[in-house]
Amino acid sequence: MPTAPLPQFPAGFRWGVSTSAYQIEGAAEAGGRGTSIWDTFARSPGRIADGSTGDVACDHYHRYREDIALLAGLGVTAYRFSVAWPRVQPTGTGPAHPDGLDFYDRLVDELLAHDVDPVATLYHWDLPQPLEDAGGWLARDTAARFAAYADLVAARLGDRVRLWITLNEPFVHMSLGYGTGLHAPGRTLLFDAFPVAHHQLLGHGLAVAALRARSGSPVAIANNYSPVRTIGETDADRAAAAAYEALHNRLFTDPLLGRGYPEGTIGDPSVVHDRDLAVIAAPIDVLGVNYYNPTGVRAPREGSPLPFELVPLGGYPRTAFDWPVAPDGLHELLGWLHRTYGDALPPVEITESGCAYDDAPDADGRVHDPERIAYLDGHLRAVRAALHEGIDVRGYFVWSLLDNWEWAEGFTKRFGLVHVDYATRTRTPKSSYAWLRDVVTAARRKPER
Ligand code: GBH
Repeated sequence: MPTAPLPQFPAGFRWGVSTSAYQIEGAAEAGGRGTSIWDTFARSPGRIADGSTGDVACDHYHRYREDIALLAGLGVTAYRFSVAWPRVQPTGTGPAHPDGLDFYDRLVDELLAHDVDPVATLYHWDLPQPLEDAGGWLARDTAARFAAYADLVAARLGDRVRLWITLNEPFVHMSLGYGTGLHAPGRTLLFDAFPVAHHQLLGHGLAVAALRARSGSPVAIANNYSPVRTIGETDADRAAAAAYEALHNRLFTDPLLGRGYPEGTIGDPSVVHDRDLAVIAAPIDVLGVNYYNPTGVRAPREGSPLPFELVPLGGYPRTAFDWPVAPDGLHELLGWLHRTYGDALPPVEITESGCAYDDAPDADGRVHDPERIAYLDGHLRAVRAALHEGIDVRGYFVWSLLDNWEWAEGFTKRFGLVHVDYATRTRTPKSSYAWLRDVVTAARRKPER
């Protein structure tokens, strides 16, 4: 258990928690909501570990007031939620469904009434199914559809959302959604999924322009990053690590920051049209960084279809997902971003950081999660170390406020500061909630003179 008090954070540092629509909202049929690729995927047999769907999830759609009260009790200054595209445009095109935007309108007002900044992600993987039927992110037109949707959301919420995030983890959406098929829409194109990268980035760039026209608030994207550690000492090991780094960490960052695609990451070059790179490089105000763990990489074995082999990193405790708990990796990653992009790197916010454990109430109904406290303590110290080195980190968002529906893992992985009993949907703050509340309260208190 951590004992030393956490070091100081700068005044105005943003303290937040994150969620996403399909993972918490439920109410799959309410308000004229259309079907998304995740509805289709989760309802197909064999796709989700426990056979569950997000049809009800945490029922946040009906319980958002209770959840915002929990946020307010935590003392955080920001809440990162996502807008479900199929609530706003049930078929992915055409005018906004008023009921869909009404829900987010109420949510945003409730947040502001509690002095919590609304941070809205426009796309956390829930593509309207009709757009997937028309080719999904393999189709160039989906980029334009996304910008039109962004315009509708910004027209309604642009005066109150304090930070926009266009896309969540386009790398994961490409690789697991269209590459290996572990996520919706379940396509297995492997390296032929490159157009999904380009069209998401193009959609991001077009959406930035739409958001700028409607809202004065800053704009970001949330990418997932993993610092790469070379396992082995041969040139082939180093080349493999560089290839993985280009694919995982640079494919969605180099073009955003004006450098074009890293060598060797583009599939069919005809997908990239003349002016696309300029659209994609539209300036952003913040780079959102989702961090979970570092990755070990070495040269592939003979005959492997991949240009690298991923190696589990030893020497770290592990979460219930078996991911290593490595706060040093967050420090390392922030240094890597700073060194790699230099002056081109915008201010950074950690838009997701968190861990899953098998949390359950004890006999007194309390939920103790000392591992999560240690996790957060370590990662906040890593952020502080980066700040100390002059890296401009403006905020830290915990994934997640609530235990929720963890994609292919269904309800089997609990990431929340608040426990959810899925039989009754009862919320119980865990001990990490009280710990974080004390940390945030201390950090927000004006320093004594
Ligand atoms: C995020 O994705 C999502 O944005 C969020 O919706 C989700 O609930 C949350 O994280 C938790 O999963 O191969 O063992 O080294 C996380 C993306 C991709 C992070 C896989 C960890 C590899 C672990 N993840 N990655 S390992």
